[in-house]
Amino acid sequence: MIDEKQTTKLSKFLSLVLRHQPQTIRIELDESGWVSVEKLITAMNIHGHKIDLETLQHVVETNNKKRFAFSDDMKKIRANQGHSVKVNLELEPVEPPNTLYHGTATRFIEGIFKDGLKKQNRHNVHLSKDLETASKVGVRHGKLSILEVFSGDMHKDGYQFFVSENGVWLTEEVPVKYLMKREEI
Ligand code: HQG
Repeated sequence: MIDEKQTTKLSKFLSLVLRHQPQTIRIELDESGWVSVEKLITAMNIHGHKIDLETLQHVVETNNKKRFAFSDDMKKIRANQGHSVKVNLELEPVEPPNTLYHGTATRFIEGIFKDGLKKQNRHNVHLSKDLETASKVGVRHGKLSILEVFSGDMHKDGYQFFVSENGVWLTEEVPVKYLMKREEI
């Protein structure tokens, strides 16, 4: 079985091809983001990323954020969220908790309080249900700031929310009036 370092490397490569650049290994995602497991394995091996079915299952199962999912029949695989390529994840709108959190870099705060939270390159704005997760997302970008999102109010005002299979909350945008910066992290 492969070690943790190799698992992380393969997981990062899977994020690249299943979320952003499938063309890197000449695969195509279907409109819901799925690709055949067999095609993925073949394409990865052709392009020098050695992997077999057992290893792929290991990467999916051990992924700390459950970033990937197999279809029920195990024939297809996709990323659960985080895409920049156009996909329809076919999620049903759901009622969010009253408050959700967004971790970001302090240097983005000014822009966010000018334009609201925007989805940037991704498909949706990504929100977290707890502070710990939001912190991890935020520090990736620099000095951490955490925003509270009044998701309950947004929902009452007609904004739609979705939750990905791995528990990430998604919405189209968050206007400034539903945002508050937390003074304590
Ligand atoms: C910021 C990871 C200035 C926004 C995470 C964020 C997540 C603005 C950055 C998922 C802005 C975009 C997504 C505005 C938004 N002005 N900055 N008006 N509006 N921003 O990486 O939410 O680990 O696309 O605050 O865990 O950080 O890869 O989004 O800092 O779930 O599985 O623009 O990706 O998942 O950054 O992360 P990103 P994110 P994985």
